[in-house]
Amino acid sequence: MLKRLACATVCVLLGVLFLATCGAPSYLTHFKATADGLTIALEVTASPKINTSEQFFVTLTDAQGQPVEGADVYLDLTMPAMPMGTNRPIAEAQGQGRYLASSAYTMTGEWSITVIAEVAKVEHRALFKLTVSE
Ligand SMILES: [Cu+2]
Repeated sequence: MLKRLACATVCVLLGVLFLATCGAPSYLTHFKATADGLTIALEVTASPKINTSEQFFVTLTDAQGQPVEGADVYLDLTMPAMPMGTNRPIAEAQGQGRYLASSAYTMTGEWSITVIAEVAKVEHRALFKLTVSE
């Protein structure tokens, strides 16, 4: 238990590269954008595969860097090149300003991931791009 805790601490301190060493999933891509004073960070698998359940970790922080709780968060996954149908997973609150959604990419190529976060009735949007291979 202690050893695991120590490992987790090392991961946090030294960065995501070490997550692989600890046997945790490697969320290697960290996106960050500020939309109207709200910072939206997104962590996703760096090299996702198609038709595989993927997790999307969203972290919301305010202008003072404090976690934002109680937001309504969902994602909108689209492909810039073509209509792909609706793919809008809702994120569940995990505490400490973290929200978790899961979905799958249904095709290879470039995807747009829009994170929509509604805080105190104000909608914030951040757009990120990711290429999915087979
Ligand atoms: Cu497509």
